Formats: sequence, structure tokens, C-alpha cells
Amino acid sequence: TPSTPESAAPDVGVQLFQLPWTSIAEECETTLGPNGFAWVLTSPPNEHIARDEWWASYQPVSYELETRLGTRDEFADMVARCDAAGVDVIADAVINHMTGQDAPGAGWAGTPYEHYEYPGLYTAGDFHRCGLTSNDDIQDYDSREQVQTCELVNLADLDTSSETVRGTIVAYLEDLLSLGVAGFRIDAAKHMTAEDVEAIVGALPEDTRIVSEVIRGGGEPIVPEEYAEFGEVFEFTYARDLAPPLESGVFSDPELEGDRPLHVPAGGAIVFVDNHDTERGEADVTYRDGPLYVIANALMLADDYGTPVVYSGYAYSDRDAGAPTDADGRVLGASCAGVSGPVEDYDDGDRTCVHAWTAIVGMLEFRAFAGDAPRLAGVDEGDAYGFEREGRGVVAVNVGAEPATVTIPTSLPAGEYRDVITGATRTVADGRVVFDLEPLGVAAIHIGAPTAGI
Ligand code: LAG
Ligand code: CA
Repeated sequence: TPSTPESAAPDVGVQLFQLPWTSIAEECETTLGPNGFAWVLTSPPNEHIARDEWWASYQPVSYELETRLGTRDEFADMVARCDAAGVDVIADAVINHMTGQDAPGAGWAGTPYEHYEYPGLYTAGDFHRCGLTSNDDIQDYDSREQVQTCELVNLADLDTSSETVRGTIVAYLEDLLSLGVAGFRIDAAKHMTAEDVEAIVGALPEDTRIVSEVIRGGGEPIVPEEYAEFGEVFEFTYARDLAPPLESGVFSDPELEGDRPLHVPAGGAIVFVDNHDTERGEADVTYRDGPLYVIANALMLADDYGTPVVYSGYAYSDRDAGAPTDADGRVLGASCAGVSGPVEDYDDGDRTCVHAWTAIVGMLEFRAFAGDAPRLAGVDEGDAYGFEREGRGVVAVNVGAEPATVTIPTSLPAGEYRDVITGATRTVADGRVVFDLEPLGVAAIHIGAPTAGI
């Protein structure tokens, strides 16, 4: 029996989209901590406009920590409980803009506002009014100036070059840090200059984790690399590369030596199969694809590139529909206990609970044992494909509708291993492992789960 190596430090995150703070705290204790998730990305924690659509969260009214996902006290309690469960909290920081409402109104917590007036926080002079387009909206993504100083879908664009604006944003982020959050997703980072974002996050403690959302756009002048200088960035290219082979059955290995083309260096890359925007947009494989989505996640979690974040949201047929609420508009809590995989038919509002799926949890275990072992050249046999993480584990997938077999050479010691996906026994012999795979099946073995030597 091979000796069990030290597990790698957990690195995988999960985006719990529009899940209330009390439920995230529960998930940290029951599912995320025990299964080795390292961090959770929450939806924005600050006061937003009072509307039913999920995207109300992306229209800040104030920096009071009162939202339909929970109160300040609930947020603080969540951070403490997740921390105790070994799970860091990363908050979604919406700092590029305020609301996009032309009419005056009051926020979720009752704070009055106008499009360019936020009493006690910002006044008209704190906003860019770019004057470059007819309505001040961004129209041309090839124009750096428009993207960074005009308005993203009418959202009042903060002048993040201003010292007073920066100071107000820093005070908000410091407040969240005082409650124990580990860091921030910087929403719409592309719409602020890298210099502005760097100045803001540079005012925070050194160990604050920063993940900038900079959607890579072909030929656009603003690139994620600019923001990788002072933190991590979401690498959108990764998800774009994942889906086509799942649909065609034709796999090819990524660049296995050095940096991947059109990807930021691995150390600063956050990768994902989809997120709340791409599942409503460019993503070809989402929760709706059930087993194929499991395969996409398994390949990401098995990979040696970047830090994965699993996405866990809710089913919807209307892209604007918010998560289910009570009569007062508070988002209902939900538990993922007992959810073991995707289902065929979701009702609108059902939580997908991807982070609780057996296959995802199994791949977290695989990943912990794979550590920093390099990914080796893969084998593509018909609709099946698989690869080894050198000496640590082997993963295989079948994207076809028929059973398939793939034989992968491996340096894992001969013996029998527990498949972390199905629980079946898989045999390594003569320097190879033969995986018999169900239609749309996944299998993975690792050096930490031998059941017998041969
Ligand atoms: C993001 N990252 O850069 C978020 O991940 C993304 O979800 C946000 O868009 C966007 N940037 C602003 O933070 C979401 C929705 C939009 C929504 C926007 C503001 O995808 O649909 O726009 O949040 O709430 C909505 C309407 C627009 C309208 C705008 C202003 O769809 O038609 O112009 O609100 O009222
Ligand atoms: Ca801006």
C-alpha cells in the first residue's frame, strides 16, 4: 500500500450566488469546511436598490451592510462561523458605480438617493460624466477611456481617481475587513483603471485577498494582466476553452509547460466553469446540462492551472428573476444537505447546490492529493479523455451518450483504488489504468485512496 502523502493546502472556492448570510454560515459548517473548500464568495453585502431582480445587488445605494440577503449582524456572524469552519469569506465589492436608476428612490434599508446623489456619501462631483457618448453610456469597448469613465448600463460611474472617492471606498472595505472578511472580488474592475484599483486596494492591509473581475475581450485594449500586478484575476479564457471539447468529444491538451497562451500566469488566475453572468450569457455548459456540467467541473478541479471557484446558484427561466423571497422581500434561506448531484428538472428558484454534489466533493479530495504535481499529456479515445497528475491521481471523462473506455498510462503504484466519483474500484496494473465509463461519466483515482496493492 502506497504511503499517504500530505494533502495540499485547500485552495478551491465557491460562489454562493444570492444565498442569505445565515444559510452561508450553515453551509460553511456542514458542507464547505468538512469538504475542504477554502473560501466562499458572497453576493454584495451593502445596501442596494429596492427591486426584485437579483441584479439589484449590483446597484449600491449606501455602504450600510443591510441587504435582502441579511443584516450586518448576520453578515458578521457568518464570517465568524465560516472562519471557525476553516472557510475564508470573500465579499463582492461593487465600487465602480452606484445606482442606474434615473428616478430618485430609497434603498433596501430606507436610505434615500438620486442617480448622482447619495446623502452623506457621494455628491454629483464624485461621478464621472464622461461626455464621450450621447447618453454617457459605454458604447465602444475598444476605447479605454469610454470603458473606464463612461457608464456601464447607466450605472452612475464613480470618479475613482478622486482621493475623496477612494477614501470613501477604502473606509467601506475596511469596515468589511473589521468583520473578518479575507478579501474582495472587485466587481467591474475593467471599468476602473488598474491604477485606481491598485491605489484603493493598496490602502488595505497587505494580506487582503483581491480578485479583480476583468472580462477578457478579444482585441480590447484593457486586459486582465494589468490587474494581475496587484492581486488575482478571473481568467475568462479558461471557461471558454472548456466547453467546445465537451460538445465535440475532441480533446486536446492545453499548453503543459510554462504559461498558457491567452491566460494570465497560473499563480494569479481564478478559473471557473461559469458564474452568475456567464450562466446568463456566454457559458455553453451550465447547471442545465447536468452530467456534462459535472464533467466540466471535474476537469477544472483536476487541472494544474489556476485556483478554481465552483459556482452554486439557483435555477431560473427568466434571467432577471431573483432568488425566492418571503413576503417582505428577504431572500429565503436554503440548505444543501442531502443534495448529491444535478437533477433533470429544476423548478425556478431551486438551489443547484453544486458545492454539495458527490462528484465535486470527490474532486476536491482528488485535488488535495494531486497537490502541485504537474498535469501530464492526456489520452483522447473516442468520446473519452483523461490525464494524470504525475504520480498522484488520474481523471477520466466520457462526453458521449454511449459507454466508453479509455486507457491511461500512469506512474501510480499498481493496486486497487477507490474511484472518488462513483465509489467503484479501479485497478492500476502494468503501468496503466483502464477506465470503463458510463455515458457522460467521470472517474478519478488518487494516491490517497488505495484499497489494495497487487
Ligand atoms: C458586473 N461585473 O462587472 C456584475 O458581475 C454584473 O452582474 C452586473 O450586471 C454588472 N457588472 C454591474 O455591476 C448586472 C446585470 C445587469 C444590471 C446590472 C445593474 O447583469 O442586467 O443592469 O447588474 O443592476 C440592470 C438592467 C439594465 C439597466 C441597469 C441600470 O439590466 O438594463 O440599465 O440595471 O438600472
Ligand atoms: Ca468607471
